[in-house]
Amino acid sequence: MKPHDKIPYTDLPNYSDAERVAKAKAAYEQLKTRRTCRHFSDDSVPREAIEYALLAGGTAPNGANHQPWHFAVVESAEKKKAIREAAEKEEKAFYSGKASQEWIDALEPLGTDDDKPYLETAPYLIVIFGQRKGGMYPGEMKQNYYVNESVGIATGMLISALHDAGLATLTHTPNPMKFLNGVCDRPANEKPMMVLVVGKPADDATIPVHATVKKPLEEISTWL
Ligand code: IYR
Repeated sequence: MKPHDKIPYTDLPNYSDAERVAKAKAAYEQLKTRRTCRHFSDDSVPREAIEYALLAGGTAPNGANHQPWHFAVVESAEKKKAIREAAEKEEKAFYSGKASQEWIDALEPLGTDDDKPYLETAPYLIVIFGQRKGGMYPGEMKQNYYVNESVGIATGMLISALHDAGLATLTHTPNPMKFLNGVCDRPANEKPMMVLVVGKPADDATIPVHATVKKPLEEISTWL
């Protein structure tokens, strides 16, 4: 079999209309229980659960199937500490002058600040890189396409898979985040895009009510 050959696509179940509605509704009911969590327990999580979630993320649609992502999974206490220290330094600058007042006001109901203990507490930090160059096969240095879109979709699918496994996540975006290349030992042509904090929520974890307000269907969709 060569890459240009075609194989039948028969993987999708042939649900009835009622089953499709029920399935989509169940997916919504499941996904709407996902919350961005800012209080993590230091409980361990099986590495295999992370591995399968990464494989799920890696199935995302992407530009030319070059799969322009790399997931650096940080579990070492020293590396987590290094990430926390660098991120907090930048967040301090962000919260004490770099960010516009409008941005600070928008974050106020979330209660975020420059203190990021979860970067050390949570068992895993998945640092997500977009590869500007790469291609499909090891050693290639081809142009990659739609890197932001591809990595965004893969990250969404990764978050969904982790959520399905009953794991809490936090999408953390230190600004700027170039320091992550150094800590994670990744080449300069890779662009760090996000730190995904993964673990179990702390027993006393809370979420801001602000984050529970979701736009209704009429607002997020038009049907033409
Ligand atoms: N990166 C900062 C600020 C921040 C920005 C947005 I937009 C958020 O939705 C949440 C936080 C921080 O992590 O605190």
